[in-house]
Amino acid sequence: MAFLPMSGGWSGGVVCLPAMEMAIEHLNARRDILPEHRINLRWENTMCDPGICTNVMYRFLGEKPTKIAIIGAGCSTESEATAQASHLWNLTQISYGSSSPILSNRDRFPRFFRLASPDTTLNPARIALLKHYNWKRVATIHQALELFSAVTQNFLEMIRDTDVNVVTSEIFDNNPIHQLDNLKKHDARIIIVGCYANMALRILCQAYKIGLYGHKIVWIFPGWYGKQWWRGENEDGCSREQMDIVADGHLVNGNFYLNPKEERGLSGLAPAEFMQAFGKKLQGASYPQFEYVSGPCYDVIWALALGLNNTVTAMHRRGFTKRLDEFTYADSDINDLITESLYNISFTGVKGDIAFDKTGNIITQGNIQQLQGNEVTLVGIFDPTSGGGTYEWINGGIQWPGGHVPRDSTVVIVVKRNLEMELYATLSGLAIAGMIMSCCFLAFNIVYRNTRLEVRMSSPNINSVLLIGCILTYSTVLLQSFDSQIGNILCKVRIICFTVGLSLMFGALFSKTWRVYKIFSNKKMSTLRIKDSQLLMIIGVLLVIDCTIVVTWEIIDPQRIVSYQLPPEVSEEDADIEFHPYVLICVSDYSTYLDLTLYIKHGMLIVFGAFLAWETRKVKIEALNDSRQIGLCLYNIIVLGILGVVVSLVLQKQVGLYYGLISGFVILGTTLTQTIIFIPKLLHVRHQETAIGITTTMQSGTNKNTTNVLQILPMAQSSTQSG
Ligand code: ABU
Repeated sequence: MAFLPMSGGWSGGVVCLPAMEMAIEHLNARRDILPEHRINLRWENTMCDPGICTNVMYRFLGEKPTKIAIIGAGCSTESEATAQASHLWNLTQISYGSSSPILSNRDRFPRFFRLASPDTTLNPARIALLKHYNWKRVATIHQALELFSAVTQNFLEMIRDTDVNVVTSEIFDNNPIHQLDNLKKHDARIIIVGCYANMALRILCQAYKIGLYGHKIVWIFPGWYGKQWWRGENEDGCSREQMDIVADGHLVNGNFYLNPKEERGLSGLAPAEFMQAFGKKLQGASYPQFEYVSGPCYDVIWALALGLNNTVTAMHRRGFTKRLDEFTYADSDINDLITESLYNISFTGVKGDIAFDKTGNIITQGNIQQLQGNEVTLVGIFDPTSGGGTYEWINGGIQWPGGHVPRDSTVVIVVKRNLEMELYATLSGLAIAGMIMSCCFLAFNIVYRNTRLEVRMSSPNINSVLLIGCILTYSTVLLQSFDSQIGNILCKVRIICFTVGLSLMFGALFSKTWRVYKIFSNKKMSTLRIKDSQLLMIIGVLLVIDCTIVVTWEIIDPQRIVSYQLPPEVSEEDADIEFHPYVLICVSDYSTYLDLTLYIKHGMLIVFGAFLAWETRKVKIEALNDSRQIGLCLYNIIVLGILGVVVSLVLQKQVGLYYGLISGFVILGTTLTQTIIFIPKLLHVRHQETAIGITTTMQSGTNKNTTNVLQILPMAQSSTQSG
């Protein structure tokens, strides 16, 4: 009886049947093998299904005539199910295709032979391949069937003694999608697959969909899928072109199914002659995918026939009264002879030399094939005997689609994206120039604080505070974190300088405007005295508020430098090299709230300052009232401030751009502020313009800045007096 899967996970029965029929025709025509017998084959489609196959076996056992032996099955799952019971019926079973290593277990399958080598014999060839290409990372994925688990288990055990790491070993039942995601997540590049061809189609199609393909990925499949297997019908909706793309360059690790040597075997046919005869037998039908199994299927009949022939001889010799064809399922002695005879056969088939070892397996040579263009080409022959296994490369060896040997992983180069030194140097230079300008204005302010009306009248003390604020604000351009060692300190210093600097600048502008506003809105028409110390107090209060916010924040949630990963970039020279850039940025967990608090506070101050500047816009005392300049400064600060907020929210991770824009805004805003306030004074002094005619009384006895008091008549009175 023969079990032939014509459908299911492996449907090589479609080719096996004509090959077996051809062998039977040839054998029945021979006078030297089973001369008094005629071989008859009773077969059925077992659909690569262990349940169906078992059912077929029991049906055949119940039918006449009695069967002498079992051919099959094709699928290991079927062989496993039947071979552990068939020996109880005194039947020897010989498979043409089952490759599960489990079937070598003589306790479970004592009378099972096969012409397929167990797939575990492929593992040394796979390890030799990893060694050959110096691949140190490998992944496996297999279907949850004993056949594939046993092969993978054996591979994992073998690899344990090497320096190769298994990045992940995935098992799937019917749909490998999650397991493929895992392979991708683990950056698996060299992937060893164990499954039936229908599942391999699912793997490739879904791998295509998730982008797990290309010249970076090396798929290694078992060697019994047959020709153009990836073009089989897939249930996941991939087109033929997509399957061609994803399968391109894949490797197939298997055994020889036809004798690589063109030698005539027992049947009198050399491999090429056999294929020619088989082609005729098919009468135009074509099964390219399973063509490879025709040799073993032809040979399996010859192997059994030889075994039975030797059994007949042995029965004669040992004086059996029964003939072989009178065998019943109770005749264990005849079955013992059949089994013994099979152990002893040795012949050359179309597949090559055939002899069974004590586990019922034959020794075959391993090979490696590759899909090159549209053809799976034999590229290497594995020799397990030399140096733990080596390959003899043929037909040009493996041709890598990417033009070079794929890497076993992405080479990750972590790069710190520092600020470009040219940019830093340029902006720092500008900031230093700004600071020098502030110092010059400061010197001018101090030198002329008592002698020049323009300076004296516009509160030199407050102007000095403004300039100190400008210097601190400029300094933030220089305070950049280039490494994480001092970065934490720089983060804190920078935010303090920026906050204090802005407070002093705003405070100075605001308080000066406030004084003018107070004086000119004095309804009591009386002399109003506002001392500089009062203005300094306003600035001090603003400063304390800002510092309280920043210090409190530092205590609750300190600013610290962290490395922020930027999106990885693939090298232009080598797609397997990925740059993982990172930048150092100052953050605190709730920095958004800190920023927001400061923005709101500064914003309110600006709005109030703008209101005061607006209210005092009509005051025509230039030496006293900077309101137009202050208005202009506030306008600049508002525009640049808003831009700064947007930039810091959007661009913080683009170090160069962020630094360039923020520093640009700081330099521009600060420079505009100090030049708008001081250049007119400088020009006035230069042209030695005389003070406008207003009644001023400097009440200071000491002329010290800290005790300066501006006393001025109310607006109505002053305008009358000034005419
Ligand atoms: N050799 C083709 C079928 C594979 C297996 O089930 O053993």
